[in-house]
Amino acid sequence: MTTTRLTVAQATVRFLAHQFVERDGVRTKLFAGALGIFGHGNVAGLGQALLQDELEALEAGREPGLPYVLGRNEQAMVHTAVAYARAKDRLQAWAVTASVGPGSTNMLTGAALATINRLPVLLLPADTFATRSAGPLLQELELPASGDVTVNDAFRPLSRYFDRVWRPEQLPGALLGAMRVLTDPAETGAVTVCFPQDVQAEAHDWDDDLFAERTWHVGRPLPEKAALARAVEVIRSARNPLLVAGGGVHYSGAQAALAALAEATGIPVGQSQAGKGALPFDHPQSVGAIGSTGTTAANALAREADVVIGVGTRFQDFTTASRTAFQNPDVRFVTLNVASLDAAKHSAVSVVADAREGLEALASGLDGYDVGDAHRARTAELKAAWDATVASVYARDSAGSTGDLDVQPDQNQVLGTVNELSDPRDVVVCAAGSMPGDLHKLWQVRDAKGYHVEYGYSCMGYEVAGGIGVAMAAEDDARHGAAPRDVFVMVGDGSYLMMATELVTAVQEGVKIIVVLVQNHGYASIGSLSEQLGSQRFGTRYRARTSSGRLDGDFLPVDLAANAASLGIHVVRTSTRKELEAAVLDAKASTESTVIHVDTDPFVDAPSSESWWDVPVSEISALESTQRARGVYEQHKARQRPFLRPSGLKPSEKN
Ligand SMILES: Cc1ncc(C[n+]2csc(CCOP(=O)(O)OP(=O)(O)O)c2C)c(N)n1
Ligand SMILES: [Mg+2]
Repeated sequence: MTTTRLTVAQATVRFLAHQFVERDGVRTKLFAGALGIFGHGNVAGLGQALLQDELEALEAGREPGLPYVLGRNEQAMVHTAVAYARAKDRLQAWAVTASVGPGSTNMLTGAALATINRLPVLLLPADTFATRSAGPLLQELELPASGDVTVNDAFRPLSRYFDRVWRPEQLPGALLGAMRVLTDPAETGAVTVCFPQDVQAEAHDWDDDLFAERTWHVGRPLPEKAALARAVEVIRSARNPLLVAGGGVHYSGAQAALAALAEATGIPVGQSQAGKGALPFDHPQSVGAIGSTGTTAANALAREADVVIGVGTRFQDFTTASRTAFQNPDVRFVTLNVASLDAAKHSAVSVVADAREGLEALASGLDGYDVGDAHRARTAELKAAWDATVASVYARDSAGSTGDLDVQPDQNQVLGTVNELSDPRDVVVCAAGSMPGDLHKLWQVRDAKGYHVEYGYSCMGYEVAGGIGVAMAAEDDARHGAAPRDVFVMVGDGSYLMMATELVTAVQEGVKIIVVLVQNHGYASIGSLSEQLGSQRFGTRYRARTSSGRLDGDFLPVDLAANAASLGIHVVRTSTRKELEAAVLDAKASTESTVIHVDTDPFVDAPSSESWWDVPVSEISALESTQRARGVYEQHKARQRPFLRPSGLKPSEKN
């Protein structure tokens, strides 16, 4: 056995640089690089190792093994990493390194987001000394009842794999454990390996096999025959089935298999936020978004469906309209998912398998099955009605603009302008506020990768940082011969104020993003929700406090355009629809990033989904507005379904 003497941090960097993934015969380096912010805990250990990697690469005239990117906020760096992984169908990822204490715990929100969205990221939080020689350290948590708990233990419930390298000898096991989970489609999410800062700097003789190239095969688990047969039997009995496509369709690259199944059978396809784009918007079987922020087409079909086929979806409450979307009393579920957690939901006949393999197997099992002319016609009619609704709020026709262009746009028109002036391959990025729901309903996706809304965690602040991750992934694809894509980041003023910091990182890296910053002076989304729930938009407007003691004064004199410009980015202020159109076209033509500032009216909503979202209203209240809202809430609540009946049973067999 030959060995090499390196520090734990140097060994970690060298190991990570030699990990590859392979799927369908295509092999890629797993780690695009390391994002980081240094402080005590990682500046010396991992910082030194990354510097050495960069300098050795420069000298040898090659790329660093683990290229380093300096971010501005640890949470944001995790968002960038996760967005990149999503844009790469989970076949590439980033490591993120943070200093001990607050630098590390800043990553907790990102960890939750990654795990909930089933997206891989390797978190390397620094930890306090293994030797405890200088304890308590600056930024160390001291618990009177426990000597070995550190702030990083907070990552445990948020991570799909958690480890801490107290001793150098533990490193190989920790790294291999991390890799297994990162590359497993059913297990992946945030993976956390904590590095005590003294251990990072400690030298050890490593078996050279640790640094050999390793290729992790990303599997496509096949459906079990009997499970497939059960699923086929239930679907064959369906008269008006509906398929719900989730993010798993994208990650598996199953779009063509989905289109083939939908075309052969006529089964209409609704899409969750992560699943949007699984079919292009104009595909005859695509009925667009489903659930609380769905289209009236998908939601009408959902209400009537006798069999619901979930593919690669978590069936989150927005997708099921808090379990009110499916109203047929005899509805049965068939779910196809690589993760048994998701496959088992709603008492489904479940098929645990890769989405592409599962869809292909279902298609051959369903040979000859067709939903019939009536269901095909109903799908087409509902779809055409929704398309007309979108056209009316986008307020443009195929010949160009309609309506007055010299007025301030409403939010629907902002989305319409960007949708119609962007190229089919461009990507729209969003996460929180009123825009994700509006985008889900309205946005006409023309490319499988054209829609990137983070709605597992719907985290304010994801937008700019996530947009950078998507843009870096698109740039990497372009370096490998793909056509370029522009990335449109749609961000509200509230989300912008929470985390606009990474605009600096975009400038630093020369990564091009187009940020459409929608200023409506507060939380339009939560304001409208608050009003529906009888809470009168309380505390959702960015207004000055007045002598009444309330936040009911003038708009605050914030200038977010000036704020963005101060970060070194090109900014365009727009106040009319015409100016917005010109700004979008200019930003597309430019090679640099642009922030387009646009004012809108928070009271103009998107068209209704004819759906619901369960947010409980006070059962008793001194306010008349709340009492009224409670009455409406109870009516909706009565329609909520537990989906407890085993799906394998036919209605006639129900007990
Ligand atoms: C980190 C975080 N905090 C709070 C929320 C709850 N929340 C969802 S949307 C929203 C307001 C967003 O405001 P803005 O970005 O201006 O978008 P708008 O609602 O005006 O469209 C809030 C507070 C959240 N999703 N994420
Ligand atoms: Mg706002």
